[in-house]
Formats: sequence, C-alpha cells, structure tokens
Amino acid sequence: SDPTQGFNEYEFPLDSNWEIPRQQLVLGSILGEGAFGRVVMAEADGLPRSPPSSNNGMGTIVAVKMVKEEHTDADMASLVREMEVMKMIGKHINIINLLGCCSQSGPLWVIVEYAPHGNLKDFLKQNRPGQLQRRSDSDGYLDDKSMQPQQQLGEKELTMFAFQIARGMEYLASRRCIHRDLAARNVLVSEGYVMKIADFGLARDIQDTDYYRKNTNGRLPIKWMAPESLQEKFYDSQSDVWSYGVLLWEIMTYGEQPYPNIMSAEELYSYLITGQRMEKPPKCSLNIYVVMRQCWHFESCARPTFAELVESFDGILQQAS
Ligand code: ACK
Repeated sequence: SDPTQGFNEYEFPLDSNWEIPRQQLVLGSILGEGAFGRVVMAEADGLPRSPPSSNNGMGTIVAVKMVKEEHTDADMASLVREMEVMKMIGKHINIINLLGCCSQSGPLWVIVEYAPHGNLKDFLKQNRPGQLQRRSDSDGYLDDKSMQPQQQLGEKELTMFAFQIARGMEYLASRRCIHRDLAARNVLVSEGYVMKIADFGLARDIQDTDYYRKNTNGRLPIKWMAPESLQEKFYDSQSDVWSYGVLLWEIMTYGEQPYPNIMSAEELYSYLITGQRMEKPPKCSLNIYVVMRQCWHFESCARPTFAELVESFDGILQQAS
C-alpha cells in the first residue's frame, strides 16, 4: 500500500497569513469526536495571536480540528470550508476564533481557541444550585478533596451568559453567517466563563443532512428548529433567533432537555402551530421569559433581531445591577 496514504493525500495552497510551523504544536488528548472529525488538545509555542492570559510561559493550550483516518473527501472538504469561513468571518470575543493552521506536508490541522470549561449544556448541569461539584482534574473518585463549594451561578450570571451569546450571534449575523444549529451543546465555556459560539463554520448541507435523525446523545436536534426550518428547511438569522430562544430556555433551566414529552418532528410542529410554547422555567424572571417568547413568534419577522436581543439583555443587566 501507498505509505503516503493519509499523510500527503491532499495539497493545499500556502496561506502565509495563517500557516504555523507544525513543530510548534504538541498534540495531546482527544477532546471529542464528531461525525466528520476529531478535536485534539494541543500545546502551541509562539502563537502570534495568543492572548497573554492563556500563555503562562508554557505555550498556549489550543484545540486542533482534523479529520479521522477513515474520512471521505467530503469530510476533508467540509473541514477546509469551515476553516475558510472562519478566516472570512474574522474575530469576536464570543465566538471560537481561528488561530492558524498547519496545511503543508502532513495532515490538515485547523487550530482554534481552546475552551477549558467544555460545552455550555454540561457546564450548566454541573453547576446546578445545591449540587456538589466534582473537580474536572480529580482522578475520578469522589472524596473531600474533589468536592468544591457550590459555584455561584445565579440569575445574574445566567443573564450574562445569554447576553454574551446574543453578542456573538449579532456579530455572526452581521457577517452574514447563519449557524443553523445554535444550542447549548454548541456553545463552549472559555476562561473567565466567557461564552464562545462553536461550529458556526460547519457546512450544513440541509438537503443531505437528516436532521430528523437522533444525534450522538440520542437526542433530536429538531427541538431547536424554527417552524419554517422544520416545515420548509428554510434557515436565516431569524430562524437562528428561534433557536436562541430555546438556548435561553436551556440556560434558565440549568441544562434541561426541552419539550421532554415530544417525540417527533410532526408532534413538535403541531404543538407549535397550535400556539403552544414551553412554560416559564421556575428560576426565570418574567422579563427574560418575555424575551424567550418573542424569539418563539411563529412569524420570523415578528421575532427580535440579535441586535435587539443584545439591547434587551443590556437593559435587563443594568436593571439588575
Ligand atoms: O461537547 P464537547 O464536550 O466539547 O465535545 C465536543 C468535542 O470536542 C467535539 O467537537 C469539544 N471541543 C470542540 N472544540 C473545542 C474547543 N475549542 N475547546 C474545547 N473543547 C472543544 C466539544
């Protein structure tokens, strides 16, 4: 067999704005695997764009996206497209930013910011009030040392999370980027509990993707979809606003599963078209529930824009302080 298989399988044009010498990266453990690829933690030396706070003289911790050994050409095309979308969109504090890439003589590595606290859904579940926390660096055993006092995730913090995600989405929408899968599982929690929207550059081929199939957690992503996406596979920034409303509900319930009794897309659509919506979560203030309900207007033009959502949360946060 060809020894270069899976090594120099593809050739990419050199983009000197983003290319980083491969020797500057030391790959570590696998953070996760998706359908198309893999995300690996790595330590990087001398990244020009690394924030000083994350560089303690030992190199910057980054996340590296790559395809798996058993990938198809379509998987590789999707990763390249994701990288190109990230280059085009530019930087914002509330999105996972591209740091660089290794594209020459070897496998394609797309280097992005690392978010140490993982995805928002699990983060919320781990920080439910009145729950003993297990430190992420513990050895897997629950003992006194691995318990930490309850972190204060109150309404103020949750509202701040919602505000930051609205800002990230406002930026993406201003760059003409439609996310199509906005949910707490696709928001990552960075240092200082900064919210960062992930996977916004993923090519989602709406015709080919079977959104009605369960994801890896056995859950239906349809529960985040706007009625027009369910019915006509139509997506725009206003359908992202609907999903943002469901994400807001996830935040205010500390990561509960939306519509627990709904089992299919047909059932969900008839629930929504008859005007039914999820109730106000117990810990959610009325003004935030009003915003949630505005995001769930059946008519997409009646929903607020992300710019208006940023304004609303700005006001809510000022009232609270
Ligand atoms: O949801 P997770 O725990 O967080 O599992 C997925 C997995 O890798 C596959 O996407 C995690 N992941 C992805 N990007 C990053 C990142 N930049 N920082 C930390 N974890 C990440 C993600």
